[in-house]
Amino acid sequence: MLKTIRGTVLAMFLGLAAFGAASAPAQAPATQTVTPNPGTPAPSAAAPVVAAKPGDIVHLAPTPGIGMPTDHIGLQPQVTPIGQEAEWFHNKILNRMMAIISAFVLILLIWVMLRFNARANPTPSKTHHNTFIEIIWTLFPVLILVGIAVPSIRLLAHQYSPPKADLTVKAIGNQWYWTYQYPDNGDFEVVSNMLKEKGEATGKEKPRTDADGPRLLAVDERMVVPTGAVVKVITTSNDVIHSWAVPAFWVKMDAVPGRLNETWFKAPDKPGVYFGQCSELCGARHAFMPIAVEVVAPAQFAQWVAFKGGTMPGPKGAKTPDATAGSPAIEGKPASGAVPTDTPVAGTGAKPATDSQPAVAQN
Ligand SMILES: [Cu+2]
Repeated sequence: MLKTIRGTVLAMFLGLAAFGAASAPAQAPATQTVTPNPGTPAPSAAAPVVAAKPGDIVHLAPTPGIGMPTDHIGLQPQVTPIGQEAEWFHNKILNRMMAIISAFVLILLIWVMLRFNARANPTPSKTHHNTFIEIIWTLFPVLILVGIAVPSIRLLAHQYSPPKADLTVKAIGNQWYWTYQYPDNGDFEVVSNMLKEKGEATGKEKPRTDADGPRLLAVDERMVVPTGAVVKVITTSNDVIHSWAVPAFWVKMDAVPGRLNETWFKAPDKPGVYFGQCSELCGARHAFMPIAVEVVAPAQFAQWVAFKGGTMPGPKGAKTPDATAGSPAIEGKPASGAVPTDTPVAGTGAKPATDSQPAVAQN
């Protein structure tokens, strides 16, 4: 009797499992077919600017392995001075120290297990308290930490003492795309949406090509900056917390609604394209709001700015507006409400970031 009940239960269980296994593959494609058309479409992706007609802006194709994830273990190749300093600190100091300490502890453990197990050492020593060895094992880690602290604090100091900015860009996070405002250049704005793959782009949407960048990283409108420029990036958000991050620049800064955060990078001296992603979980399409920064020669930057309807600040060689100062760094926009210098950002967060606000240094 019991046997039959057990048999029936087992048969039911196996049957259910088989049903589950059979139905699972049938369901999987259904969920996959949803993904090509997910979420809310971001507002009007501007027309693609990849060399449509003569005189148009020609965008750079990225270099494989630079400014994007690689197959290697480790950091992306760093292209800014801060990034290179951090890369050196990580690879040459931290990793080596970690390997040495791990090996040392492992050797000690193996030695203790072999030498002092009950069989090898039947009458254990009753020794305790050895002042000399206690001083050693206190002092030695302290010296290691001090040794790490010196390059670590030096790196922090370099990160937090930016040189005078040549250009300010405001990166605004939105669910789920980025907008970039150029307050030094007539305050124009570009909307940056991820490019969809070939089979997924609908209507007038331009599908991604390899010239745009890798899958899930390529965007229709890149943030463009001139070579060698010190770029101040002010981050904020229109909805939830995002984070603007470009690994090859060693830059990551939260974009918080109702607040202006600030970071900076020195653009490489050679043109190139560098990719990043939103790095703060911000909702369903968090993984689909990549960041692409294109570094171009200053002449091409000016061309791009003009193409976008912006202006360059003053004639060549003229004093560029001091974007590092706490006052508004908005050129050619004098009467946007005569904002006092220390105006805090509207804390309510209703629509905090769409107006060009003073570049208030926050941290
Ligand atoms: Cu985000």
